[in-house]
Amino acid sequence: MGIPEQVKAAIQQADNLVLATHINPDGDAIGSLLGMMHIAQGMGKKVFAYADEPVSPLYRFLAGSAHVQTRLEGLADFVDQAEGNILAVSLDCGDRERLGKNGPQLLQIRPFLVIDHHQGNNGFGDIAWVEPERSSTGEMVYDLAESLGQEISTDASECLYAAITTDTGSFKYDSTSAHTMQVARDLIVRGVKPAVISSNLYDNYTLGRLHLLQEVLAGLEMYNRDRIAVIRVTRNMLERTFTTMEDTEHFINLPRSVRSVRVAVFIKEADQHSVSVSMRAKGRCDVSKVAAKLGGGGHKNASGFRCHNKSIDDVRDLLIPLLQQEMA
Ligand SMILES: [Mn+2]
Repeated sequence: MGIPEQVKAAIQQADNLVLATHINPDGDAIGSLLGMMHIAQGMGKKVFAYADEPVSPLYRFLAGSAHVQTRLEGLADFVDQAEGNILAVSLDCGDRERLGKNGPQLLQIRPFLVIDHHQGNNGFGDIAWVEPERSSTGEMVYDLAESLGQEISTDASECLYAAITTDTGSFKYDSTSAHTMQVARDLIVRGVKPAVISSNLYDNYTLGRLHLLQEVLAGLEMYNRDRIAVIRVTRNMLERTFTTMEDTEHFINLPRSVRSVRVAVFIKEADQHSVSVSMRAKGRCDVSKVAAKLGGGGHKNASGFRCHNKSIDDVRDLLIPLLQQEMA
């Protein structure tokens, strides 16, 4: 599938880019954001890279991670000096709400380009390039740079490789295509060492995270003849183990890896008033339909939603029957 001419033209024309990504940024969010930053800088453009919160320690090994801004103070100056020669690009963000608290200010920058692979992306912004069958936004950014004839540095390659490997579960998920592997190969040719990236991503945790995992797994619940697995994390568990919510990344893969499990559910006490839920499915079960019923979204095999003023148990009791229906 070709990249829309409008997208290429928008990138080529602007000398100043404001790049943004989704809240709770994961590997694809940070990797595609930083990859795009390096590529744009290589084209001689000025870049203001924004995320709603600081880059997780997990991704700080990626070149340029220290340049990601979490405040908008510098943005006004950046926009002023651009004198209209500007483009905003959101990467890996499925809808405008997920840009975070400063989304409305970011969306005031026009034109606003959306590059994303989330199913159900409603195509917000002025120009939207959305391909739900893609493995990752990182893969799309690679193709964009290629189509622009732009050199992809080793730094940029590492960021894009990290984006692709995290969003494909190390090239294991359904979305991993021949093209995904081709892109990964081309990134390796450009200097990426897969073992180094993997080791930075997966062999670099704190002891507190292991203690947290112990607590989370102790709370494992099974439903529907062991086809639904539910785990949970509370603020209290985080406090006891000196960890943060970022430490829970990848936990959901453990219940998902059980042979009988078709859907793994991870319920997180986000704050005093809200609970966020991630779901990972195997096979035919489409959890994005269940997420949509509860005001969320995502992909067929990976979706989520948020609930306000409900306890973890209430959310579980609400969710299990809906999952049973979807699996029937
Ligand atoms: Mn993604």
